[in-house]
Amino acid sequence: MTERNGLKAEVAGAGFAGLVAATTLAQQGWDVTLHERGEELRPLGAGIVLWNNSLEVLKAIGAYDSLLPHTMVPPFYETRIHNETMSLEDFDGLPWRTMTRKALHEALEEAARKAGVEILVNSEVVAADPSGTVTLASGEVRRADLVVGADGVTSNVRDSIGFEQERSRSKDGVTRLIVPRCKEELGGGDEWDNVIDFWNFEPRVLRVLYVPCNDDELYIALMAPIEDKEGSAVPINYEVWAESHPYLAPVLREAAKIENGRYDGYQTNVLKNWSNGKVVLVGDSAHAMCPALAQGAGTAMQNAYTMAMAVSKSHEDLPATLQAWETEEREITDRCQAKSAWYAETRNMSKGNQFTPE
Ligand code: FAD
Ligand code: 5PR
Repeated sequence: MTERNGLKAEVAGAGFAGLVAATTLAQQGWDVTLHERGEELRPLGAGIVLWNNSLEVLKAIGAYDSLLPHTMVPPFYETRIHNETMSLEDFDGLPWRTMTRKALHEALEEAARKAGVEILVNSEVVAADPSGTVTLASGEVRRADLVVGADGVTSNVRDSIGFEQERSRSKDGVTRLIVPRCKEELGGGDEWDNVIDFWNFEPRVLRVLYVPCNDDELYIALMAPIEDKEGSAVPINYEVWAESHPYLAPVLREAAKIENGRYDGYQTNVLKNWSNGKVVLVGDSAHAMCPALAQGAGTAMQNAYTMAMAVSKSHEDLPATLQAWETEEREITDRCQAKSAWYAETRNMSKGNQFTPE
């Protein structure tokens, strides 16, 4: 049993950032309440790629072993333009894994419950104050030693305090879906175990990111410009997509059956500061980014973990500790955000992944 430290934390939002922050704080002795405005804990989106940073966080909080059987390491990350291979990478042994968001969310929820986090659903945080209070939609006001705003890109915690920020939106968006692997129907070869990023530019920009998550489930992200009404329609327009990517017909046929999908644009928010007094923002509330480097959740989990460890080591002057933590983490997160925005703007991911050395 962890020794309790007598400190209370209120965490807004049970996404990847909130679950990691809440679990780490509870494991370090805090009394933690996690508020989720939804009626149950569940992830948005479909599949996900994680790299070394978030995999290390999962190990540190004890969520890795239960997740591992539900994940996969594809042999290669392949990039094609008009179905011609541009690059085939194994990242020189750098750890990475693919999985469904559901599997990741379940492993994190299990870790949070094991750590003793109190999880409240149907509990929306409408505002926070730097002195250390949160106000719930019910009108209840709660006081804490630390308030964590992990309430995503539309954060009430952030907006009620008025953190200064710059925001920009992307010109493309994606429909993200989980479909059956269809490996035999696709031709059965080993190439279908790879991540394959299929880019087509002519006669129109339509891209399919193909990500096997395990033996049965495949994550596909169908990217089309926001202005392309047919390409961004949901359910997907089978004729349009199959004409562009005929070799993916079995997968696209499955995708077209899914009626409750969503086409999402992406945005980049750069905040001047991530904390104010006893309130700290982690994850998309602080640094939403384009998905090109697949590091939105990665940096969210990394920063949630390092923040929770920092405030647990030293709780004398919490606002100063939060500022020192931000100085440590800021550079790499800013770099990820800027590079992801550049890839989204230039569509240069089509030339293959050029970021391994970084
Ligand atoms: P969220 O996941 O948005 O979670 C916020 C939670 O808070 C939700 O549960 C929400 O219901 C709840 N909430 C919101 N408001 C309130 C409130 N007021 N009170 C209480 N609860 C509230 N990242 C990767 O690392 N790898 C990838 O492969 C990857 N692929 C991506 C693909 C696409 C197309 C996109 C758009 C993003 C991708 N990302 C990826 C980024 C990743 O999805 C996000 O960065 C990550 O989910 C952010 O986590 P979060 O916990 O900060 O926010
Ligand atoms: N990587 C992943 C992803 O879901 C997207 C991108 C890169 C895992 C979104 O389709 O480049 O947009 C990307």
